Amino acid sequence: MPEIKDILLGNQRAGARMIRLIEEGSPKAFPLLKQLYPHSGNAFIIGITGSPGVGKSTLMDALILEFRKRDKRIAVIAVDPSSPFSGGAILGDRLRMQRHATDEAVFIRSMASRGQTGGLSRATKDTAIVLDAMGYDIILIETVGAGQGEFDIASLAHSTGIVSIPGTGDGIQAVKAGILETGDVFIVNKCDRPGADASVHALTMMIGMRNRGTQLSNPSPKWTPLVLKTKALDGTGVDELADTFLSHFDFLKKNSLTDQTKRTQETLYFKSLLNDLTLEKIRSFMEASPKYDAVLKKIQTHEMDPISAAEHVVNTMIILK
Ligand SMILES: Nc1nc2c(ncn2[C@@H]2O[C@H](COP(=O)(O)OP(=O)(O)OP(=O)(O)O)[C@@H](O)[C@H]2O)c(=O)[nH]1
Ligand SMILES: [Mg+2]
Repeated sequence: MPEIKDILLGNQRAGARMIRLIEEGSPKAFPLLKQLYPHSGNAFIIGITGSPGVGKSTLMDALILEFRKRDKRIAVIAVDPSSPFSGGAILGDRLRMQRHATDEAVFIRSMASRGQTGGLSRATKDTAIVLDAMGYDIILIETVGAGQGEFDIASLAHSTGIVSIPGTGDGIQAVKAGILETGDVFIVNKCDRPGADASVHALTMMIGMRNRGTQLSNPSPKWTPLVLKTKALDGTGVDELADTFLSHFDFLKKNSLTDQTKRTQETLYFKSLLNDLTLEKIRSFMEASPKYDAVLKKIQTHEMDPISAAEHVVNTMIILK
């Protein structure tokens, strides 16, 4: 069992053990998380999202270097890009960021942690709480695309960087996917390829239009998203990207927007916990009933189809008024 005091001291072994409990869904995680929670809320959480292969991991690797130059302690969560079975991708991320492995101020975790609806699962949020309590200044989270779940990256992060590459009509796709609203920094990576300036131009135009629309309806100070070009492979433009993220964080703090984010996040976290705990409680109540066993037998002997069986259990055991 990891010791709270070790986690709070930033001990990476203790942190890793705690995160493993979270990933396993262990009941031991909750009491520890409760103690860690009051020590969280200081880290700057950055989400890096974009289609598969646009260079998110390479970019994060370069960002780690830039943030280290600025003396920041960094934690990275790479959320398994495609499926829980793609061990290759996880290994790839580990290897790519290997050069930071011996740096005590850098902590990298890969997790298979996407929820059923494509959003992040609660485990990602729980892990962010642990890393925050461990004292990391910045938490970088890599995910593919934008999901529909409770913990969409934009609702977990303070700042969301959307990565695209030249010549893929990403601007239009961004509008379609509705991610234009959630981006704080737009990154056109692989700018060594042709068409980078055209992509920057298209994105800048679209952001301009988006902002004119929201400025009228919302008078509170508004961050104007920036579009930056990078070549993650050799770190070109990543210096400016790191500064942009940090100035966005300053902007949020100056305008008390971090408090607002925190309130929204706490509500979402609470609701997601409520969902999970309610489901758990009802299910264990149902499973303890002899009626459940009887129905289960009928499914196994093909006397009843699973759909009717599930409906029957729910309808006869939950009495809603
Ligand atoms: N030409 C060029 N290639 C790049 C650049 N950045 C990354 N790449 C290459 O793009 C490929 C994908 O990079 P990753 O960093 O794995 O991309 P990713 O978005 O993390 O991919 P997934 O995690 O699978 O979604 C690798 O072969 C990188 O070497 C760049 O700036 N220019
Ligand atoms: Mg990746």
